[in-house]
Amino acid sequence: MRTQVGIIGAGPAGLLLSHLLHLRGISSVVLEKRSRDYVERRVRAGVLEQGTVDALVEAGVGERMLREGLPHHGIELRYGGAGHRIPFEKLVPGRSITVYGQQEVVKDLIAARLAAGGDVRFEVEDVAVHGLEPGSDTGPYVTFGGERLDCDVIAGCDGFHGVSRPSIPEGVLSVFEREYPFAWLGILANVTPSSEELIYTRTERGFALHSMRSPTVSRFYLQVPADTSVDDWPDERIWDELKARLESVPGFTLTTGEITEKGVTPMRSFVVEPMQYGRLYLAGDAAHIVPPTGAKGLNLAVADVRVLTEALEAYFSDGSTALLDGYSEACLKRVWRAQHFSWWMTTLLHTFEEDDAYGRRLQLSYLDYVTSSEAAATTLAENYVGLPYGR
Ligand code: FAS
Ligand code: PHB
Repeated sequence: MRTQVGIIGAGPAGLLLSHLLHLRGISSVVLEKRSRDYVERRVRAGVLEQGTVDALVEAGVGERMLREGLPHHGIELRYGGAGHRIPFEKLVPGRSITVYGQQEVVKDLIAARLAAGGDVRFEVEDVAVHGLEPGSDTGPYVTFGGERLDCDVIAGCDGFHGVSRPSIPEGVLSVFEREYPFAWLGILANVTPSSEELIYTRTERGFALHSMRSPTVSRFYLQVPADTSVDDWPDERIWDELKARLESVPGFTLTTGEITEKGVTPMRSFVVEPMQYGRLYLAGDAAHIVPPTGAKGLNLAVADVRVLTEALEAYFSDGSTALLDGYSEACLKRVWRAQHFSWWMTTLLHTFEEDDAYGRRLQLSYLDYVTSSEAAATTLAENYVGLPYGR
């Protein structure tokens, strides 16, 4: 088989890339190891930056998002017994976020790919990439389940645990990473959200986040020790801890109810440079991971794919490789901005070592500053809604 772009992974990065290429008359095949049902049910991101919303609408896959997504014009920072709203409409007029589940984005993209006759293969086994070395006599190709797909370019969109990044020879990539001594316990619950907007809460007991998916489905996260197992957290204990952390301001009561999904997410910051080798280009979590405190992961995957699409369009229209050669540099500016913002939100809102009294004072001082200074609040707001592309 032959295609122009072999894409590994049917997450938001791989599927959006395949669709953007299709809109430019460039062929691709998407190879996904999991089933369609699994990728459409996998609960992950929930916050879409302004740029992501615009990109999905531009790609013609935004209709349901605009209909069912929840536009939000602010978030609340809650600490020291009080809540403080960060008003996007005042600080970054015209830019906001949309709360819309990642699995809904994935469903919309798969539907659009299949409606356009796209080649998306699920449950493929033993995917491996070959012929990456510059000047290799075979050119790049992918093998899977005893089959071979020859392509001009391979896009590694297979996430942090995929095969693409590890297929790049030792020593080529520089790795930048940071681990955090805690994780997030995330739940989905069939309860009406207890607030209009997201609440990021810092308490002495640890961080908590009140998010949502719809007017009847809420999403919550609790900071827990890194080695936590969901078995340690029966539903009742989760609600008790969420109430202890979120009901930390007068007049706020948390609605509780049926929990439908639980998961523990490790917290790490990770970047590889460059994000390419020969004719293999990494996009999204395959190249970089951020702790979800800044809600940046999915949005960075979309930003990478926009850059890669433009570069591939030039390459397939006139053979120019300038944009492809500059792919990593173009992406990494935004990647590092999001890395800093996600690390900063994480260190600002989570509790670290018991005895780090000095660190706690710094957190509270900065929270007092960011909730009383328009300049500081604007910095948070413009990073949270997403800086305009190219900025
Ligand atoms: P993905 O991991 O989504 O997709 C990679 C795909 O490749 C998967 O379908 C996988 O099955 C497939 N694959 C892997 N190995 C393969 C192989 N060998 N062969 C074939 N296929 C293979 N980001 C935000 O922006 N906002 C948030 O609110 C947010 N919340 C999050 C909450 C949680 C709990 C988690 C875990 C992440 C969150 N993120 C958030 C980050 C998250 O959304 C990721 O950044 C996003 O899924 C990245 O998309 P992809 O790069 O497409 O990778
Ligand atoms: C989510 O809704 O899943 C979510 C929202 C904001 C974050 C992380 C996750 O920072």
